[in-house]
Amino acid sequence: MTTGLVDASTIRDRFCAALSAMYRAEVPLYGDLLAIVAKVNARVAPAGAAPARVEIERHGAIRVGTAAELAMMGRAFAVMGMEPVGYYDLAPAGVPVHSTAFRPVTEEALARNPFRVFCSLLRLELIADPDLRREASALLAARQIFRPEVLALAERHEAQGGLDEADADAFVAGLLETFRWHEDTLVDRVTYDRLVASHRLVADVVAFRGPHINHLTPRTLDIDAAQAAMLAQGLDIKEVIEGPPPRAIPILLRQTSFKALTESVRFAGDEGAPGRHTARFGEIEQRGAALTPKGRALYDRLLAQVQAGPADLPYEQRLAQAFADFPDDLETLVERELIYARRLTAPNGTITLEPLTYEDFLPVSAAGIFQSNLGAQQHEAYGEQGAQAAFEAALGRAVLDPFALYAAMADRP
Ligand code: OOG
Ligand code: NI
Repeated sequence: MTTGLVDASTIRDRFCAALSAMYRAEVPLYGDLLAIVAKVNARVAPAGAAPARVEIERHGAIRVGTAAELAMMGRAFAVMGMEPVGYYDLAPAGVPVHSTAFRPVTEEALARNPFRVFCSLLRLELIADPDLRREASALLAARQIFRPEVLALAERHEAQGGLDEADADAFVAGLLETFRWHEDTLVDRVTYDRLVASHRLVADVVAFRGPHINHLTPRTLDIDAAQAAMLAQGLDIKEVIEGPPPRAIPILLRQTSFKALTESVRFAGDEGAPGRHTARFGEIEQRGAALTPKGRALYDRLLAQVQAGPADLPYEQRLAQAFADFPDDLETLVERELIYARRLTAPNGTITLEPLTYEDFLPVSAAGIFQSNLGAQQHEAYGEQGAQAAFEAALGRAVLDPFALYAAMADRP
């Protein structure tokens, strides 16, 4: 690397901090949530006992409208050492998008700041009404979600393999604008209502000047305690925690979210009363061990069992029953090749097993999160199949395979 260039992890770290500050000013609820999570984490893991990264660890979510927007987003994330990992098809859940997660992929970068962004691309072809589809497409084609300096600096980064201090700062400030909330919409009230009628998510993407950050999620070390603290404080959090049940050895991801906020919007050409938009929400998550393909297959099978199970039993009980079949001690999990782990040798020679943290998302949970925030009207499943090849063509590159990344970081069994 040329000297004088800022390391990609430093740019990512600065961007994540800037985004967090901006979102906190936009959505005060996010500040409350950070305070609760920090308190719970301090109680669960006294100073020094938790990985340093947990304090700053966040994931965000955005939704873009066109192939060009997705491709440019990929180039912007690359400046921050974030690569597209995995393909998520949300159509079966009745959400007209497909997605990837931009995140760091090396051990060192993950330890510095594992900031990840779940990035969804609207599938215009799933809008049934051809007139509305054409209008949406024209609106998206006419907007420019990136500042000119962001395009220029991404190009410079590609040409010289990095950015110097001044350029890195300009890049962070410029890219932040893409994630900012805009109260004024690109469309009038009638068009907004038609977009909402086709799908709330279509309106959230097409009606606005940019892909405002939808939520920014801190990591808690005990989601049950954090959820209880939030309920005790009277916060409007969802009852159900998505993902696996509580366990001695946590696996994958457990998440819960708030109902969507109602935000005021000003429709184009409308001097009257402001309108209302609901899309953004609060969310917290707890991360556990990354599962191998074998572990993931077992997880998927048990979760399907829960969903098909007797509806007269409470959900938590069905979940706990089904997951009794998922081993819950470290040795068995590693021995049966259900999780990825590393062997650490202490200075005194003792060897301990350390599970690799799951760095990705869960399509079933993502669908649950999307749906719980789309309000009462839920859309039925789209018949369409996933379209990974089309997604990758839009992005301009293939997404990385998460299992291959974990396997490369884990010890061979
Ligand atoms: C993304 C939903 C997925 C998660 O945590 O699973 C997600 C979105 O709402 O755009 O963020
Ligand atoms: Ni999320």
